[in-house]
Amino acid sequence: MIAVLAGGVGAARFLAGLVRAVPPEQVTAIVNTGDDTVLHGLHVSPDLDTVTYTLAGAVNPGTGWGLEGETFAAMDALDRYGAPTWFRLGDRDLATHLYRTGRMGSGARLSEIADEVAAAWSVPTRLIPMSDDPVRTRIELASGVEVEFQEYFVKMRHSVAVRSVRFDGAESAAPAPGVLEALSDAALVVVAPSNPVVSIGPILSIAGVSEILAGRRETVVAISPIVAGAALKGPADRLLTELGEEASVVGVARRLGPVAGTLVVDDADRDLAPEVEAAGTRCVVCPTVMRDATAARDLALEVLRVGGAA
Ligand code: FO1
Repeated sequence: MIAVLAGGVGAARFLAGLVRAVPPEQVTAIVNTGDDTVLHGLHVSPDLDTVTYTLAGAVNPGTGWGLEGETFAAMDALDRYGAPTWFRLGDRDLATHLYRTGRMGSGARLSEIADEVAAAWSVPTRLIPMSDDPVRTRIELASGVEVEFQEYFVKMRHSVAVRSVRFDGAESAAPAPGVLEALSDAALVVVAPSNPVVSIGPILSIAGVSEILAGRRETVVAISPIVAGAALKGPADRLLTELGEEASVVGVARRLGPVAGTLVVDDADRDLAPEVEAAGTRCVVCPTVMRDATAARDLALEVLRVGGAA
């Protein structure tokens, strides 16, 4: 079994490639829930849904999140009431949040619901939220004001300076059933090309996760989401700089080095490989930009090879 620590769009694309390289039943994704939010009374789990929809072949290919061919009639209707509509929930996507919220109200755990949603979309890969307990990524802006993750990411379009990031609830959150077992038993653990601060950070903050990975660091392979000093998507580059790290594969290696013995970097960062190695992390150079499904599968095959799981 291959275990993958996963955030949103980048991780979903990598997972779609991985399940073309190995049987999808042999993959377990441990998914960030620090981005979860409550909107209009509904529990939204963006990263779980992004991974599920992508593996189901139903994701909006333009955005990488939400459903393809989505309509937004409910959002337009909510506008009439002056309700906040900056976070665009599509009409069919809303059904997922209604279902999840209803099941949570009946006492179901997030991980049970994730299984049900994946089964309903005929996704055979196991998708486990990092925890069934609430953990919320909170962003302290340079102004000192603290906002919830989606407010920073979507409402402010992550174009504001950040002072610090914390994962509210992480101290008391238990890993969801199966998380620690998957991380211990996997032939290889992959850290997907997700934001190391706000996508992978919350997963690593869950009790036991970092310890297990540190103990098997030589069979943990991370893929850099930073290519040539820039994030392919989102604010990973800015956040690394703002938090005092280099916005480069070297900065990623310093962040993830304690848990990942190998970092896969893009050809564009070949010159930085010696610096990554000097930081104590083996560096493998190959094309990492997943332009299409074939590129994602080729990246997955290379990761399996360098991780000794090919
Ligand atoms: N991202 C946006 O930039 N704008 C949106 O309106 C938005 C809505 C949305 C709805 C459902 C969903 O599952 C994801 C959505 N996202 C949106 C993406 C989401 O903010 C990010 O993918 C993650 O939280 C970061 O990984």
